[in-house]
Amino acid sequence: MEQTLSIIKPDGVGRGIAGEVISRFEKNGIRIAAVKMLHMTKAQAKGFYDVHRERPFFESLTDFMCSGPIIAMVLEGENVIEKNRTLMGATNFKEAAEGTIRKDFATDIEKNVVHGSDSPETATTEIAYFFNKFEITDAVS
Ligand code: IDP
Ligand code: MG
Repeated sequence: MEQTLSIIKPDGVGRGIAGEVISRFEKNGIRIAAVKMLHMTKAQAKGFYDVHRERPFFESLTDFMCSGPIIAMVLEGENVIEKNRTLMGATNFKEAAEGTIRKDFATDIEKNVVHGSDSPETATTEIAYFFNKFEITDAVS
């Protein structure tokens, strides 16, 4: 069963739409295998988005990501990396498909409510950035 890292960003938590976002995952057959709320430091945010360190929006993005609490989750399901990206919608909410989280809730290309890993490799490293193996539950059969 595939796993991916999801983050409800500070805008989503601050606006009280975390429940709505989690509900969309559950309604689409995705299992929440782990969850934690935390308030990242600037250094943590920079480490998480290190792949974007040369991008013009890096400073602003990392300031935003440590501006308030986030909810980090391990999502589990068949094809969940792609499924989560589909539910999230395009990075730029103006280009996001109808009915996606970003289309419905994002207010800005940066403040776009959710993060989701984009490949099996990033899912592995991003999950490990927030969770140790004892914090990730197994499905009850
Ligand atoms: P993704 O979150 O859809 O995978 P990435 O390209 O990995 O998009 O960018 C990471 C995050 O950086 C985005 O979710 C968004 O918050 C922010 N971001 C991406 N492109 C821009 C931009 O052009 N201006 C400002 N922020 C951006
Ligand atoms: Mg990305």
